Amino acid sequence: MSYVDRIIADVEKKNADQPEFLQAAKEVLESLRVVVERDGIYEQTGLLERLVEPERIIQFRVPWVDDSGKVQVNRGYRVQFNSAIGPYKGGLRFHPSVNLGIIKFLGFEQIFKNSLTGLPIGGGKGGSDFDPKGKSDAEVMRFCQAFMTELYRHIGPDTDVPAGDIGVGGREIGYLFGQYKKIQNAFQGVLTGKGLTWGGSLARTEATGYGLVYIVEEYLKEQGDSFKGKTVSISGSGNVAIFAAQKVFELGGKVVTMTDSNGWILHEAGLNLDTIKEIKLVKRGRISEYAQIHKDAVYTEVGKGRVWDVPVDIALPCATQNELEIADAKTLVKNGCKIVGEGANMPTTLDGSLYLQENGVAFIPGKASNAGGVGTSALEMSQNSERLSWSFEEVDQMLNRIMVNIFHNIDDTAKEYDKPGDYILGANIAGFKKVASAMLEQGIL
Ligand code: NDP
Ligand code: 2IT
Repeated sequence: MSYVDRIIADVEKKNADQPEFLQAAKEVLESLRVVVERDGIYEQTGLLERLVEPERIIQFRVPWVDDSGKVQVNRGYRVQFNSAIGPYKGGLRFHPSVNLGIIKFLGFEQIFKNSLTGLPIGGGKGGSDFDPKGKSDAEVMRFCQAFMTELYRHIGPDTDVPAGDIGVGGREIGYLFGQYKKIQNAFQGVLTGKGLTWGGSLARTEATGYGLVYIVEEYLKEQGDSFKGKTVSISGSGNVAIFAAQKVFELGGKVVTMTDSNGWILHEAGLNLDTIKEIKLVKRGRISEYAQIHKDAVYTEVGKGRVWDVPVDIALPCATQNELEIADAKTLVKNGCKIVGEGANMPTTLDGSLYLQENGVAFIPGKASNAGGVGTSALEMSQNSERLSWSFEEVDQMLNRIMVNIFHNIDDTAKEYDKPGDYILGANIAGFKKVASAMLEQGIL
């Protein structure tokens, strides 16, 4: 049995109850076949065995008191996956679907994504099965304080620097930071995505969505094309989706869809982003409210048709994992979609992504295309270290450069391995190489 096959079999055996982690690990391992089978050093040093096993997993109890005075208990996680090239870095997700397998898949992806940014950050991820939906502000605050009361002992500005993800935005980062500062009696850049008056970086809020559009723009540029006049479908209506849409409109494209967990809207004339922001960022409401305000928009409940049925030039899945399935991929191809850029982490199923790639769609995988968020987090860490803050334009320009570099890195790597246009392979190999050489140089750890 080949080295890669042996590792895949072992990962399957040890993690049979973690389908998302298996999916992410197998995809990467398949790409690495050509690299590790050319050079015996990887097998000799057990590099893949070490790569698929987190350096540390922390799981903890999070007890908190709800508004009625009742004690609630949630589960908290932090997976510190790989610190070969820098402190663990990655978001926190608060969503009822969170379990260890989900956090491991996200932490694993983060290793390669962070490597692709070109900045010195290792891979980690955390979160909780806490559901912020329907909770009062005070409940969210008490939960965040309880979560940090345990997490603080495992993180630090040179150790592990969490940030936001699904269900964790500016409000949650504020409560988490406040509790860390109180316990440690130290004002440190231990989280990113902070408020702009207390160490946050300009453009971090926009960075993931903007970065996604910048990398797609670079691909279009290579084709002698641009976003001008392109119709775009976006899923999700959170941080990533909203700022991706904003940049698409700025570059002359038209976004016609958004979703949330209850349903989706289609507005052929082009979405009104002010309405979306009011519903989602201010009122924390449902996307269905959009169609009550804009009468020419259509709302469809989950289960009654798919957002990917809408004919578009470009599709940007920005909600959650495995939301774009093989049947959706077939519909997109049939309707003439030319580009799929992943804003979310692993939003496309493996068979879906291979189908897109094999049928002439430029498929840019999340670990490359959504790296602008964590890249800008690393820029926030730099600003915190030098106790300075850079202008929006400076950070935005650096973000753009990071995304352009990632595009050429994955594009060149795909060509180098005789798979031009295979950005899954390009991203996995390019991300891996830097981490692997750091691991080899640092000895068996
Ligand atoms: P938000 O919490 O701001 O928004 C998430 C959006 O996705 C909401 O519209 C939400 O709908 C929808 N959604 C979440 N879970 C599900 C689900 N199970 N089924 C259907 N819809 C769902 O999160 P972000 O925008 O920050 O994150 C979106 C994606 O981008 C995630 O995959 C995240 O890992 C990834 N990402 C985020 C980065 C960041 O900087 N924030 C960086 C890189 C990647 P509802 O409100 O109904 O729950
Ligand atoms: O998936 C991701 O890259 C994020 N949620 C952002 C992580 C970060 O540390 O900014």
